[in-house]
Amino acid sequence: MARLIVVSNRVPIPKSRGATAGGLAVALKDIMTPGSMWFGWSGRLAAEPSAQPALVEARGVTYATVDLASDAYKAFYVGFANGVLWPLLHFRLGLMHFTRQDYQGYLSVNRAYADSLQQILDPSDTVWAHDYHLIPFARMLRENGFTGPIGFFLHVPFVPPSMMEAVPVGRELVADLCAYDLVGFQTEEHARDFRDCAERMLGATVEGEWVKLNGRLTRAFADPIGIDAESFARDAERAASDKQVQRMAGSLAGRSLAIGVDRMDYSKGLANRFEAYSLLLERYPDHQRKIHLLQICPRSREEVDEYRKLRSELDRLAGRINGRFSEFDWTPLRYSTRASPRATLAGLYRLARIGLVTPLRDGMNLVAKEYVAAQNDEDPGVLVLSKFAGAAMELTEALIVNPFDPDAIADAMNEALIMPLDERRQRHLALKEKVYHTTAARYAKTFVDALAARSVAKVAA
Ligand code: GDG
Repeated sequence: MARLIVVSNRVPIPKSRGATAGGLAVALKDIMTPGSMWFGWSGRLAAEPSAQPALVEARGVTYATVDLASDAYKAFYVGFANGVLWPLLHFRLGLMHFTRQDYQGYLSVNRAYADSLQQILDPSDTVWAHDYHLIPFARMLRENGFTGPIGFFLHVPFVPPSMMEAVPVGRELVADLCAYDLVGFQTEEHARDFRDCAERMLGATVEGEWVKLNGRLTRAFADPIGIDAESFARDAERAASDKQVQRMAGSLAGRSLAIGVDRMDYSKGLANRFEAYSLLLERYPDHQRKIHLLQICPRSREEVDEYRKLRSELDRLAGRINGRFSEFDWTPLRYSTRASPRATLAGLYRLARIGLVTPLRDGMNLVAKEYVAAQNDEDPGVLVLSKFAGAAMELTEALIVNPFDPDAIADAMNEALIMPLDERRQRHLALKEKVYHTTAARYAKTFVDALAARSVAKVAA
């Protein structure tokens, strides 16, 4: 079988500093079999980018990493990837700060990745690149002469042509995606938006899932990501003995818990969520003293200005809610900007009567799926879910809300708090079936099979 090489900006080398057991490593664990390789950034900045990748082996998987030059990395990561692509793909054109210099930095890091991988690449390899950091990567590998199958999965949403046109290099980005053989999206809507961009901005021919540009065929399809539901559910059940979970349970003193877990990011709709909670306490005063909202939002991307601003805004809003509603023995909002261990999170989800997942825009949102998997079937909590999270396409039995409408979120929270047990169970059962069906393993296998089919089709052509 051809060797699979996964490429992502960060490489989750087992046991290395900063490596997390979550994220992509969990999603791809079943396909990272002995003999496969993971390639990307080492996490280190150097005066000169490393010419040769450093290789580490763990459980038969080779982790190949490169150091990057700090100037190029800044332009690539802070400037273009998170200063242009992230806001653009989350429909926040006003937060986009485009400079040609940053775009050049983005290209040069992709070029450095492609050149470095080239040195250890075999013509029979299959390459799977992940996320918006790596849009031009396939074109560059092709320019280096690689002809094997290359796939790409976009973890975040995509935008319609009217938005893509706002980026001065929008056409280049769409054309670069067409250098891949297979492009996966979280939802059919995102896949369609990409095909529309290729058609309208580049004059590509689109037939079903296929995009033809300059004689090359790319398949653009939806392959929703999932979690390892079984193991998450086990962790949640076991976490009843976790010290922090026990402390939390004890401190509730019979009150209901609502939980939100998000990287601190402006796409997650945290300010609106806080506003909604305040409205719940104001408009439904019966819930005062009977509920806590626990918001866990580990700080992220602090090198980007917008993220620092968001942090001070949330500090202010949290202070305002607690200042307004707190009593000697009740603090309505508990807010932590530190990351919690995964097992603790699982246990906290299970304690919570409401899972609040209200991003303004989100590729999928795995927290929604984790919350469902963690529930106790006998007495499950209620998921309040934004209609603009990819997860809402599948998890239709959640209470679906418009995250731009804090009143609607407050109403849904009230509905969740008063929902009869029968209805909670019915909704939960339907959600659970879906979360156990569209798992991480299924996501990865679907993609790799589709990529293999592309390579067979190319050989036959
Ligand atoms: C991108 C897309 C898409 C959060 N806080 C802690 C913690 N987490 C974990 C959650 C969850 C993960 O981080 C976050 O995943 P999301 O899917 O919610 O969001 P993004 O980070 O924005 O991810 C998104 C995803 O890629 C996958 O394709 O769904 O749409 O934006 O697993 O549990 N984990 C621990 N401590 C924390 O404090 N251990």
